[in-house]
Amino acid sequence: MKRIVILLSGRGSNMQAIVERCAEEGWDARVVGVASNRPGAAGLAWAAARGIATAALDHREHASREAFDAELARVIGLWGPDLVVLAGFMRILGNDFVRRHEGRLLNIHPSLLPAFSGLHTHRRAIEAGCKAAGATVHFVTPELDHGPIVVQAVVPVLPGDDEQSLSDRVLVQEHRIYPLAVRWFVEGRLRTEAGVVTQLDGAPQLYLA
Ligand code: NHR
Ligand code: GAR
Repeated sequence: MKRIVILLSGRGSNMQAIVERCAEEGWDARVVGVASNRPGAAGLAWAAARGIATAALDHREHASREAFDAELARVIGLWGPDLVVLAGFMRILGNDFVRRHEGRLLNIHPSLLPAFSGLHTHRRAIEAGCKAAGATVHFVTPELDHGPIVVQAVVPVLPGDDEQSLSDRVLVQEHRIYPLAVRWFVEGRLRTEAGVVTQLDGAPQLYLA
């Protein structure tokens, strides 16, 4: 039974998608804990209501990024995770945290990486006149949004789109590809070689809306 820990900062819809697909599809895995840097995150309340252990660590109450990271690593370490999943987690993690969890740390980023790493991806894609947008699940490395790509989903950018309409369209795809990627990890179906991730069954690693 693989132990999954989820880190989030807000709503938690990606966490919900993972928890629900894990139960529906009977993965040999369990979400054992959910932690947030924002004590008021809606995702924490949802997890607690489902009987999942939660932890709230306000990053503003820590003296430095390193101190926050160390406390986060300590707290989630108590849950003994095999996999740590960033799902709308909004704090950049330092080298020590990433190295400690490397190879078992996933993120979903709301753009077609390597385009638009960082924040405000949908607004930037619209302003750049992109005709496609999407989401990327990747392994986390110390360099922000640059780790090996597990799976991507592409959606059209339509005339008249604003940040909200585009992010709604992308989110539907996030809920499709993130549970898939987590399931592949749990089942040992991913290999990374020279920074490139292969799905060992040959399952598509690109989804088109
Ligand atoms: N940490 C590392 N080392 N590498 C990655 O790839 C990471 C990461 C931590 C989070 C998620 C990421 C995203 O998918 C993620 C990937 C936060 C910021 C950010 O600028 C950027 C990217 C991501 C998450 N955060 C500000 C900070 O100062 C705070 C912003 C806020 O609180 O609203 O940490 O996009
Ligand atoms: C998702 O769109 C996720 O891709 C994005 O935030 C949203 C969280 O939604 N992540 C980032 O922007 C990371 N910087 P959720 O809380 O409902 O899963």
